[in-house]
Amino acid sequence: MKKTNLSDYDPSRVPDGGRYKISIVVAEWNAEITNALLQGAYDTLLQHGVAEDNINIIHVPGSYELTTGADLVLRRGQCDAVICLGCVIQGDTRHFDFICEAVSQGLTNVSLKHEKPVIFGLLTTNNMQQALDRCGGKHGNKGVEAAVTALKMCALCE
Ligand code: RBF
Repeated sequence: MKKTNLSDYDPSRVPDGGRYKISIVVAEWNAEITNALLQGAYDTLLQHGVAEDNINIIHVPGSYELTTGADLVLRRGQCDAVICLGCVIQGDTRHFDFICEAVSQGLTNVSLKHEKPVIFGLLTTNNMQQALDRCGGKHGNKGVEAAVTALKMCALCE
């Protein structure tokens, strides 16, 4: 399989973020990884014109709580899109499967319920190295990609 850095994108194809309010919900589990994802997403939003005051960051304990966090910010009606960032690393038990399934289904439901884009920025990796490779390593930073996706979806929803 050819492995590429998917975070290389054409900035001219990203909508200007000047009009948008974006919330970022970030999980505290695997904080080394999720803080790097957060930095990537935050910097990318700023680069594309989102005002600092229009970026709202909330922390939740683990990835499982991303769904509740996204629902909370959308219920408060404060934003045009929510970026959810977390990292689940495969362990010896089945928690990985339960968490990944719950988050992917949960975020889809929240997005449809509120009719707003909810971006799935959850790393689901076999080990720590794969996670490091995707939060600013050889496979880019999935936080950057999540921010680009949020801006594209905001423009689509206008
Ligand atoms: N949360 C994560 O964000 N990433 C993980 O890799 C992760 N692994 C977990 C493994 C176990 C055995 C348990 C019990 C929880 C784990 N969590 C993880 C926390 C989970 O997302 C959630 O915060 C807690 O289950 C409380 O609802």
